[in-house]
Amino acid sequence: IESSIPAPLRDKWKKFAATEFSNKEEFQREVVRHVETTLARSLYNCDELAAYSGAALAMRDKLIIDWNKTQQAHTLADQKRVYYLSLEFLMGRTLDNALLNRDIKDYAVEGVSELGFRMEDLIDQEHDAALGNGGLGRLAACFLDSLASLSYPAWGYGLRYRYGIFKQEIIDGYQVEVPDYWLDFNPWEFPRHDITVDIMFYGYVRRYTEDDGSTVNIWEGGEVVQALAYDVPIPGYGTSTTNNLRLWSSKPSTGEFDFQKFNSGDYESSVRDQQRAETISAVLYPNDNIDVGKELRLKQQYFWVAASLYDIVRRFKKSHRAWTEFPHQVAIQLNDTHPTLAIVELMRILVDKEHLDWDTAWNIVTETFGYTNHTVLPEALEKWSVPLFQNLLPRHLQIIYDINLFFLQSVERRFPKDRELLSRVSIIEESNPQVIRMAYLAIIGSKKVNGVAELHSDLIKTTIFKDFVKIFGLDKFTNVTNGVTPRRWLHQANPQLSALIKEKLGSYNFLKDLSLLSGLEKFADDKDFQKEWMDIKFRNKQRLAKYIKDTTGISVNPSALFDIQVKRIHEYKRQQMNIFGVISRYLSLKAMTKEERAKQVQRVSIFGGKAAPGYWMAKTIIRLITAVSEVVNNDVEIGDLLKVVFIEDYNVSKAEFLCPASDLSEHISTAGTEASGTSNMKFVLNGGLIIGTCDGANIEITREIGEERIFLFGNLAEDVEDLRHAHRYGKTPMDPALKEVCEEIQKGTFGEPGVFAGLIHALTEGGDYYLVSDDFASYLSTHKLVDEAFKDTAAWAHNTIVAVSRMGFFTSDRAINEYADEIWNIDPVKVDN
Ligand code: OAK
Repeated sequence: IESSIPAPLRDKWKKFAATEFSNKEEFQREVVRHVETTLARSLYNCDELAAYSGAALAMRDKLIIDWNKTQQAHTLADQKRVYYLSLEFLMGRTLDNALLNRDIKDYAVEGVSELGFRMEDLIDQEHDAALGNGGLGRLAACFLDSLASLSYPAWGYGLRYRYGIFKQEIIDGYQVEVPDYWLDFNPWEFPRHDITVDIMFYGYVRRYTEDDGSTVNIWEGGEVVQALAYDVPIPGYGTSTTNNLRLWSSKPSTGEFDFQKFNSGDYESSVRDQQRAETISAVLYPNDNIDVGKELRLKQQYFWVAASLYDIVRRFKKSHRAWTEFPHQVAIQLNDTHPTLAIVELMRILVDKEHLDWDTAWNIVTETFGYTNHTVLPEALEKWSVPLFQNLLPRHLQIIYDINLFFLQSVERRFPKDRELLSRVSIIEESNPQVIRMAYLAIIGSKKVNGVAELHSDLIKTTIFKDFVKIFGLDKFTNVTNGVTPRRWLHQANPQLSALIKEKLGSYNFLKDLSLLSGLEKFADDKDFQKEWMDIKFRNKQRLAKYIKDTTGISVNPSALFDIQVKRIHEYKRQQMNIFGVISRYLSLKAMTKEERAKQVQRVSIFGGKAAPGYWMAKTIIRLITAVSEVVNNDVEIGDLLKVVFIEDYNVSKAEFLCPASDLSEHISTAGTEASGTSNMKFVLNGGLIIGTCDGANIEITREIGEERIFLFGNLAEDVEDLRHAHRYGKTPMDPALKEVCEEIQKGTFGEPGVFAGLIHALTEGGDYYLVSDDFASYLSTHKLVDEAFKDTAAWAHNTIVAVSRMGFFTSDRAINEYADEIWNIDPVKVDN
């Protein structure tokens, strides 16, 4: 308020207010202006990067005008907002998405073409914003797109890592990690030099008694780091709503102490302090579905959570409402347990700083937060060592102890004498050292807890969080099945398919209401439509074939069946089973006569994905894939019958051209291990079929599209425990086909067998924890069914059309509306044009 222009001068101001370009010429003028002034280049010195930059800056100006309008409208509406706290936002590229969401791509394409450039080439200059590992981070990005497209007043809060997920290079068949420095030129962010928050670590707690007898705890004496806000505009589709993603960057506090050091001549130490401060937001931890428990990671979490809460509370305080109104104005969603400290930090703010009594504060907190769980894998559940935590956040540990005490007392009252229950649900695990179970803290401090697909939400209620269902009742636990944004994953990734659908349905309304895809079903048997449909698939496969040729030198036939598995490499996702299956196919082909071979369906097996740098087994899987590809691709007897390709550095922009090019994609996790999966949805939406297990969202996809249109195989989640038990007692002989594969590897067909010993060992002495052997026969026979089905092109076309027409449920718009209604209790805010 203090910094606003005095009322009498506002008309003048408005007269000069920035305006948006709204046609081709205005766009071109802005592009050239940015190239010539912002970038200080000229028409004699404008390469594709400069032209991309000019176009991006022009687009950014447009977005920021809408951003300002949106923020003003939201302030004026004064409604409840949602804050999505996520350590990862896997955004990918922005230019193409922004052009499409604002529906100006057509004239922008023409505009740059008249200036001498091809839009595809400019789009290709952009560096992916890769601030995430995989599913959880990409889900956050889809959710931001839906929140803006549905005009919800929403903010994302995250960290502005200087290095996103590493770039993957494949050297001699092995993964090598290369740092991803992406901030050289990033036109999509705005540093807010006026928005900073001082964040403290370490120190001690001083306790004293006030005159009225109350006890006050003051956390002080620690080291201070400054959080600086960077804002990223998030444009909705078909609306001017442009929401904000605020990313925090760390830097040394401008406070006293480093300057003192500097002045007293201790220059080196002051530089060290500076670097230490900057280290906090320097790099994204490259682990997906695995907890490592490093101190710097805890620092990142607290830094980000404390800065975000300070910001949220500051915004709330501007409205001068009573604290008890807080949950009516603010919903905070915890994207997995990474931001769970927000529960503790809000308690600290309310109790220590705002002097609310504990119970009032706790009521506010538990009405504000929602917690989404994204995994049941035990190795991924976050636990912090108490000594480490105590040192870094001493006051927060006390608050956690108090939360735990009151919680356990209430459990004790309801379930007297159940000591076992108390120790099972305690936030503190009595191990050595003691650890804090973050998921339990998140459950206790939240109003709602949700899983991300039906099976997953059922599993958390009956396994890892079972005791909490007994304590809190079923109502606290709910399901919100994931979804993906059709803007990026259909319209942007597959413009031809999107245009064909528009032609049939009469408009692009399906991009806002994906259930309208159902209107396609009546064309499923239309021969002309089938042809256009399959022609688009073919062209997308040709484009991928060209990419494969250009980047790997491998020639693949675009008419072959393209079988794709792209996702993080993880034993539970079972890329090892896929490559064992490929080996088995290779062995069968080798054993065939020429005549038999000629009848086989040609296949291209495509893999892609990163292994966490310290995940040795995942790296071995990559090595086996590359080793098999070297042998198979160079076998003249095999030719086009089988090719194996590993796509280097799988990321969002590669997913955008891989999804439209698949005939079949693999989602083959051990049943009960993949919480949802979201690429399964993207592949089907792009006219591909799935081979998959009864796991995660595969089950709901099956229900929607019909079981005739999905290749399901393998054991069910309910049988996994018994099967593992049988392995432990040596009761499971290895599947014969798998045995043959193992023997072939051990013979040295794919190079030095010692390299792959770990993979074989996991199947044998290791007890085959992921049940590869148990599912192998059914996996292979299901692949045979795929081959048969693929031969019948008309039936295949029919099935993919019907499948797409029934995918409406899997839009992230539906997911976000469910969160808004059932968890956040928020309404949209209209933003005028
Ligand atoms: C990452 C780190 C810690 C815990 C979970 C993850 C994660 O990425 N989980 C994935 O979340 C996706 C979005 O909900 C799901 O679709 C994936 O199944 C799940 O593995």
